[in-house]
Amino acid sequence: MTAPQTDSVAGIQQSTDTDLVAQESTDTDLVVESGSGPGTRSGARAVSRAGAYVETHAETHAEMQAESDAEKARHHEIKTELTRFMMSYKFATDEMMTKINILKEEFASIHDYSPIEHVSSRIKSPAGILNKALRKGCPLDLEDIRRQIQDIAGIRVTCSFISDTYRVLDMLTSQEDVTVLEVKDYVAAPKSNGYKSLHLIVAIPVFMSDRVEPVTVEIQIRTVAMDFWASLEHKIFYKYRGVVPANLVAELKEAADVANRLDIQMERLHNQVVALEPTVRAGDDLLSIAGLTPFALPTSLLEAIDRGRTSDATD
Ligand code: 0O2
Repeated sequence: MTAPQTDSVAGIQQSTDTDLVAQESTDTDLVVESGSGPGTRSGARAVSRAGAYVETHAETHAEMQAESDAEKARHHEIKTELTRFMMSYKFATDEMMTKINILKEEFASIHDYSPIEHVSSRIKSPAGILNKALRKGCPLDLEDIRRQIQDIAGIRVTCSFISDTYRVLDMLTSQEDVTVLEVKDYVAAPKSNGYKSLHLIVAIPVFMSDRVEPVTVEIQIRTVAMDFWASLEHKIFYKYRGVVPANLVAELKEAADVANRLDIQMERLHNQVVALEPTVRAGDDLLSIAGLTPFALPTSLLEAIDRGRTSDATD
């Protein structure tokens, strides 16, 4: 009795992995497919060769599976580490935003005016971090990235007047838990394109469940006029992919000078108005705290505190 052993084996060898997995489950199926019965010698040889083949493939398949499981586990671990890394910047941003908002509200409540007009924040995306790391030649290691890329957490503070930018800088840098790493004064020394801003890199401690981590935050402080200019310049810079035509560069520089003159003139006007303000104002019988309904302020309370102070001073 002749049996087409060679064909049957060749047939198996050409089958796909999926077929093999199916074939692996029952040898009988294989033999039936080959057209020879399991009781024949040639059929038995085919079964044995096919069996060995299936076994080898099963081992390879298991090895590949184990490798891919290990890779998935490694990726999961890295993702957890990256999440912790990014979270620390989010917490640092939240802390700095709270500090800045406290200053803003305190000023608004006490002086009817705040040097801080607007605050915004952003966290660089992982893709943005990767691009910057590659641009700077920074090793792709989280500790190196932490050390070398200092604007992963970024806050922008806009102020009405130039003097306010320095006031905000002083108020932030004098806080005990804020470590100043770098200050760049592009207001006193603008960039050649006309860019003006105060840049501050600070580290603040972030209290996690198992550790305290100093995290860096970049804070840009500028006037509304400087901010208006910078956002337009940024758009133009990206539109031309960094190669801005000379006429636009010149116009931007001119616009920066105009913005600077506007800043100076507005501050002068503001100071004149402040000098004219009466010392006693309507609403002085109310105690106003931003975000709360104003409290009535009894004259008797003011007088009692005043009496207390006077007697303290004469004691
Ligand atoms: P993005 O997308 O705003 O974050 P660094 O690259 O930060 O390590 P560098 O460039 O010396 O070092 O820092 P610098 O001068 O303090 O500038 C940091 C950021 O200030 C920039 O971030 C910009 O946001 C802004 N900036 C600086 N110069 C200009 C300018 O000429 N025009 C405008 N519109 N913005 C400016 P990135 O990382 O460049 O970009």
